[in-house]
Amino acid sequence: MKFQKKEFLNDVERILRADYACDIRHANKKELYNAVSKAVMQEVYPDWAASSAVDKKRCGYFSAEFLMGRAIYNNLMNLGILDDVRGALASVGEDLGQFEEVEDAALGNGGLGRLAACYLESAASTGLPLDGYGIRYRYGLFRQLFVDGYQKEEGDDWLKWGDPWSVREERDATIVHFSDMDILAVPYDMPIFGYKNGVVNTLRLWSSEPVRPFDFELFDTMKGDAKAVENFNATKICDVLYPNDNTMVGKMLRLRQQYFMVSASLQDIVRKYKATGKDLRKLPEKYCFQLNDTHPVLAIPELLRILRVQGLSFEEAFEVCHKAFNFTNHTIMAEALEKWDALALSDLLPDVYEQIVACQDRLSEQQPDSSRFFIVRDGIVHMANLAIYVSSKVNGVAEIHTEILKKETFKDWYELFPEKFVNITNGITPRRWILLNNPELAKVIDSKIGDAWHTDLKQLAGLKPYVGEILPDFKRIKAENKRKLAAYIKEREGVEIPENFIFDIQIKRLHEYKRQLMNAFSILHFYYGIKEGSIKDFPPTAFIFGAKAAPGYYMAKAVIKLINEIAKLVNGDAEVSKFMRVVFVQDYDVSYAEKLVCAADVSEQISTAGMEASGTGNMKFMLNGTVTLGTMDGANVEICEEAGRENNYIFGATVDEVAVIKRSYNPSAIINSSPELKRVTDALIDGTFSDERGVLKRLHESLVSGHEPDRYLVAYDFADYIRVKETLLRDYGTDAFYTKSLLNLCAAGKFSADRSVKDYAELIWKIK
Ligand code: 26W
Repeated sequence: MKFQKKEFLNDVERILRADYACDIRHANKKELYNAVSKAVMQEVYPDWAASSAVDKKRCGYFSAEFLMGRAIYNNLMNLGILDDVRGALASVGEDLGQFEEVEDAALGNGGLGRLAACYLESAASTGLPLDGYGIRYRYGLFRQLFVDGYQKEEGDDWLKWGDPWSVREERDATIVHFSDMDILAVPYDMPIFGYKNGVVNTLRLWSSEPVRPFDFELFDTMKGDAKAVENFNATKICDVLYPNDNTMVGKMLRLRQQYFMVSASLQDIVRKYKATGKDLRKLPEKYCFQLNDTHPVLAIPELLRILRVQGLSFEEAFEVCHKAFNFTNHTIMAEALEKWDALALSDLLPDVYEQIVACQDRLSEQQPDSSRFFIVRDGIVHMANLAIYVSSKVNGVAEIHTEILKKETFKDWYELFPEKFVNITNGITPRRWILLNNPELAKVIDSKIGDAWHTDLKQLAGLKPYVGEILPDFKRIKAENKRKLAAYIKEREGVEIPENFIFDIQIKRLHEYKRQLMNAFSILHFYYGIKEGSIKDFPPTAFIFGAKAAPGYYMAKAVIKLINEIAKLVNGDAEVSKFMRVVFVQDYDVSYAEKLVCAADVSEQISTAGMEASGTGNMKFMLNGTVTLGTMDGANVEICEEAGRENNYIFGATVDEVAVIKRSYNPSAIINSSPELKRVTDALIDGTFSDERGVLKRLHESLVSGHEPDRYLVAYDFADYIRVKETLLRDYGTDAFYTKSLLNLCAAGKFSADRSVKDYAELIWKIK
């Protein structure tokens, strides 16, 4: 994008006058943020219109979550005007950095939502016509704070800063029909800028509104009852993002959200397609749809319904859906596979349910063995099965994950449709995850291999011969990033972290399978060792956590409390705190992640093997030059393939071993025969920590009693984890260690989301 400072400042000034009746000198942060953003937005329209108008097949990425993070810096960077805008603002005494206070758009929970955001950016940057479709939640993922060490949630009012990067497209508003009410869906379009290439794709987020303003007449005649209030309550559908990650809660409002978004999107797309006068049977020549997990799978029966209303036979409509839809699975956790009560679904969406039943009938005819192949069974609708049956392609998100899908989770389906199953290993966008968050390191790389790697990440391999040469720069930049992070943590969390400490970081959603608990036990183990002298010369380390727990996830919240208690114990101990610090940062989000991944010395990726579908945080650390301390799980396996296992720190049971161990697992026996493990687990119940609500006691119980004690093999992997972790920490600081870190960066090429979206485009979408 061309940039002219004078014009730009004039535009900002004009917008400030029109919208806020003030000028630059009197504008507050929010006003300036909106004016600056809008001054840019008004310039992008021609490119945006041109990109939408290209006559190519497009793919719609249907997702209940898009975890976009903060838009302004990324947009300015991709438009190639980040430094220009910084300079222009500086010339009038304003600092571009002040917009760090602007709220993230946190319309997603974690991995799946952030992946969607990375894919949109990468598709635009590689010139692929991919558009996102989702929900414009009024409140995104809750804001987290700690009170007495316990997580508290608050509403995330992300729109309080305004939404200058979206355009409300009222002309495309459409009505979504439920059995009990009609709702108006109004789209807000967000431009997705390709990296310095003039491409602008679209993220279309639907907002729910009452079809009519509040109907007082109806309200009167019905004595304040039902319909009028319900119609008014339409806005509620998009009120809030469900904060569960990996656990299904069968709430009707969530079902409404899912149908709302896919119905609005498909009506919109079909209407536009029909306007071209083409035959609906040929829709898949112009559009295909990627279903981001099961959340948008109602799109399948909804498109069937729409096509049948348009006069297609069921078989014709089925054929269209088969060609148009593809399905990505992001987790094998049984509790995450979406299922809906058939009665409830048919009550709310009778015409849609009818199409689901028609799919089931078609399946029964082809595959009478209903113990293996079913969509509706015992009054339950299995969304993943519906998706697999109809879709052209089904993919997992890392090699190991796709193998598990084929061999276990969807074994029967794989036998029936082997050609449907493909792997597409996840990726991350290198623009946000190194150029933006670690510009100094990027510059050093540029100075050695040029800048083509910005859009062709495999070229990082060309940095290998220079690793020795850039080691001093790498150390300096890492140290500087650590210093900045420490200052930020001091300000936000009030915890002091000496800059010379090793930064050992685990950031991701809180879940038992991710085993933050095992990390916590290791810290406690080191604490006792240092205190008693059995561990000597412990390399000073800061153990840093960031994670949100689903508000209803008891055990996850108990782990947060435990880690906060450990932090209090350790940081408050004059002796031990010379060697270690512990901090659980509050309200971990995309913007926090940007600061954390470039300052890490250790990337903790320690899930029980077989449980983490891929992980993408692991890739972000790697790209910023960090070794992985991890299990052979998800994309860690491929990280080792690319960067060398010897350059990472791998421990623990493998997937195959996990299966065997689980047959006769007795965690108590392991705990009782290991004094180290016994000690740290006992700390949960022996009064070491304050536990006024008994949550730590329950944590302890989850390890030693109940139906499936220590389900995630914390006790089993503990000894190996400690051993490898201590080795890592003692390796730290040598040139050999920094070389390992940098070799990981050099090998990160595979994990560019550019590669992922190209794989999707070639293997699945067939778009160019
Ligand atoms: C129905 C509740 C629910 C909500 C979210 C179920 C499942 C989910 C997601 C599928 C959970 C998720 O984000 N999975 C993560 O997806 C990432 C992107 O593919 C992977 O890298 C992570 O390993 C996986 O946990």
